[in-house]
Amino acid sequence: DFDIVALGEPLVELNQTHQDQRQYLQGFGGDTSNAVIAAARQGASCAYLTRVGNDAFGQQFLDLWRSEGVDTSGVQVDEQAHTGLYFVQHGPDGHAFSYLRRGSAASLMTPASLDSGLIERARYLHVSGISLAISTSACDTVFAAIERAHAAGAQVSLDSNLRLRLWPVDRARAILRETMRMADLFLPSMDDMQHLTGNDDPERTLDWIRDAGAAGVVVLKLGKEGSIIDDGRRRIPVAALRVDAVDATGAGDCFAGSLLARRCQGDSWEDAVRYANAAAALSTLGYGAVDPLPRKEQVLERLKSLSA
Ligand code: KDG
Repeated sequence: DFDIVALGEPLVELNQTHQDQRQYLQGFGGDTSNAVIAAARQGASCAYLTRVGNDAFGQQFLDLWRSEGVDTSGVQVDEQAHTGLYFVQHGPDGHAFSYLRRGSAASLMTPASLDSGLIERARYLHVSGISLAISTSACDTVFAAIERAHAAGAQVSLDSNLRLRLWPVDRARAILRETMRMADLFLPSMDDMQHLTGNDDPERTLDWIRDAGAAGVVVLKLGKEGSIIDDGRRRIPVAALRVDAVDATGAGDCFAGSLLARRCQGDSWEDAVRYANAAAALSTLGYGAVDPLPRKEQVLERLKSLSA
């Protein structure tokens, strides 16, 4: 059985680490793939559900997941469609993504892609706004996955991960509102919510989420300001760990994966969020979404040095 089964699209990453040179560092990305790898590095048992191309990049992903101990028995290989790709560029406002993903293998997922039976063996199903945005059949697949999870007694975790290059804001708001109602754990970022609701106040944002019908635990991510846990009864702020970030790509995914892993290991919400904040901060110290994801020992050491 699995602590976490995630569903979504992996993307090969080309990261422009030197602004003035035509040189890209190849890595791996895709929000939910990043999250399961982060969770596996914290000691969780994980599986990933997706579809990759029958190409070099698809094979690299299969090798990556296996080397990280992530179960790949639910990964389909598409003979025609390709594995997607994205570029990361860095500027004064942080990082920006551009994509080569339309028609990718993952975007061709359908509810039948879930027949491996893995969701039924999970404690948490983890999905995201990106899994919902890449195509209508992927969106249907996420809804079907949530139904399967709930029927089997698994909890559903949803990261907002709003990418406005993938869908219009009105559709994003409508679909995310429906999905957050079904989530046992909703992980929105303040930036995403600001685009969806037009307001930048964390308390009012949490009110909006509750008014929209979200009934589970909500953890609102405020970036450098840490996070706020809203468990339906109280709101608890948790401070972030301050670091000099090199590349924040994937930090939110590291947060999600680490939080779920620690919940499965018995942490309270507050302890799990404190841990996830530290893991996410450490994940920004190198380039790329996956390579700098910290391991459990590093996170624990960092937390210990803070409390010493
Ligand atoms: O959260 C980081 C991801 O956004 C990145 O790895 C690429 O999955 C990606 C996407 O669709 O933007």
